[in-house]
Amino acid sequence: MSTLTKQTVKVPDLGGAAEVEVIEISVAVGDEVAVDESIVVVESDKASMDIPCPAAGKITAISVVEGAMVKEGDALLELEIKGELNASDSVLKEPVEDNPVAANPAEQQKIEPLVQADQAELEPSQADVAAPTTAIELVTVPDLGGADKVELIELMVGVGDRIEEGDGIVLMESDKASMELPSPASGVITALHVNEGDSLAEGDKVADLEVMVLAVTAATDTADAVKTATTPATPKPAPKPAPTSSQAVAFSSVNAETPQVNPIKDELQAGADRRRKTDVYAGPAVRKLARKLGVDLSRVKSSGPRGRLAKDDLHNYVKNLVSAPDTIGGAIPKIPPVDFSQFGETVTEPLSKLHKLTAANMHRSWLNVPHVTQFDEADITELEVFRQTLKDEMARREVKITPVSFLMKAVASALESNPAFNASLSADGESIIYKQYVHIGMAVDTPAGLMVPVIRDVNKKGIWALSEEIRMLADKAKTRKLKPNEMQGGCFTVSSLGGIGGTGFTPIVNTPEVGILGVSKLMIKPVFQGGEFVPRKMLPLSLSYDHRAVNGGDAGRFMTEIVAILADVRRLLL
Ligand code: CAO
Repeated sequence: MSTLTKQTVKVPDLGGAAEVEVIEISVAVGDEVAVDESIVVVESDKASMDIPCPAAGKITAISVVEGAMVKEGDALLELEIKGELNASDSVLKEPVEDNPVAANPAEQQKIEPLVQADQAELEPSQADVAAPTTAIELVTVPDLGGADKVELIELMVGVGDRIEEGDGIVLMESDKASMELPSPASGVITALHVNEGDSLAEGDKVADLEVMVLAVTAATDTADAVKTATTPATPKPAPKPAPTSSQAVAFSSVNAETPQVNPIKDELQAGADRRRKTDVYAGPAVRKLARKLGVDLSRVKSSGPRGRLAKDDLHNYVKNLVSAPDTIGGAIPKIPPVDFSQFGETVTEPLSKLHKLTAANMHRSWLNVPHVTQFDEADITELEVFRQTLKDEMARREVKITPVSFLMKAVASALESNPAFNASLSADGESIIYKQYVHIGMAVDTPAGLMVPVIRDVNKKGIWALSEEIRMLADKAKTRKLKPNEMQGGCFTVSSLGGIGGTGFTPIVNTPEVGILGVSKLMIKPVFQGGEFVPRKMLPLSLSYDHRAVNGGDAGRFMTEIVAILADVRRLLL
């Protein structure tokens, strides 16, 4: 009578890695899994590994989440196994590394039991498993089903690759069909005897495969019962095709007119209704590349036999995405060219270098930065009164003070007390860099295009010095005399269209800065004060910011501070 055994599947020996990250959980609760089927994929800083299921059964619980760090012995999931365990099921399956650093037989000796079954459920003889050893198995070209010669068109593995039984080793093609040579056992490729383009005949050497050999020592002391690790002591419930080197390889007709008996395809077909990541037919190298590129393999179409995904399929998928046509959800649709001359007379002029550079910067920022724009109005009535009192002095000093000078000071002060705005995200998005200096860029409208000279240490300068510098840099920009270093190092940008007009606009963040203040033309507006409407000079402000670096609360505080300073510039003294 068959019994149900609950077992905890644990993280096996990680071959030296103290901790690894769970990057993929390939199964779900309720899934029926076959022995050796990948259940979890983990990644250390050196390699990624598939953890195979040690026994066939049903997943009843999952103890980890993607992204979790785990170490040897940590519980991964609960497995309900029908019937009784056999010796091989009680052995920890070594994780299958996509890119093992070295196939170290000594390491293989460290294999520990992965499945911790309730001891009461185990027969005493089933717990006795001796240390494994390894043997080299030569993989040769099998019976070619009538073809004399075939061409090797793809080497699917490299020396050092750890592969599973049934994984493709090479892809061969005759003039009628393509065929894959599946690995007869799980193991490590220690040598390859062929190259792509080789012409191969039956019996030719293909690869050396190092397989694990287990000496199973039952309680009855039948020490001579030596089995390979891939050969279970009792038949497994869902065996994978395990052709030996003398068996015919599975052929897939190029024109696919004749349906072929193909165990791998059948297995995939059977699982097609269970939409899981394991439905994808791909080797460890392709899976690793997919993870690197962030590609969901279930979306990639195979061009190879039996739906097996090759690296080229992945590259083509990414290439198509990047150069996608004008489809929703694809890459950015291109604006189709238009012959405007059909509608009237036109003049075509080449874009200046500056214009092209500005366009590229704007586009990059627009695409990369999640922009939010916040609006407010500053009451600058008193500021304007104060500015008027300076008219004579301005004439005497020959320095013009406009609202822009006060804006610069207000922004510098707000940057000092709101560091979130005086920062940049690192290019890799892993950190944020807070600047301990306050350099502010000033957008200048010039005949050649937009230029942004940078005023250094605005927080340390007085209004007169600042006004002089604003004028000097604006003149230099307009006469194209700015030096490169005068346009570098900005922490934040002020873009004032106040002298031109408009009630408001949404400026684009000048990356890698995280904020930009747009200033529009002041308007006299009725403001309710002391029980009546009074005319006040209101300055429209629009603050755009990079919502990856700055949150709404930061922006609200930053803007409120600027508005408060502009309403009463004595605050700059505080
Ligand atoms: N509301 C009303 N009037 C304003 C004002 C405002 N917000 N800001 C400035 N003014 C007034 C000034 O006081 C000045 O008036 P007076 O001549 O009577 O004193 C007049 O507008 C013109 O000022 P200005 O433009 O010469 O000087 P500025 O200090 O205001 O600005 C600069 C300097 C360099 C910012 C400006 O010349 C400029 O180039 N602005 C355009 C910026 C731009 O293109 N931004 C868009 C970038 S994205 O494409």
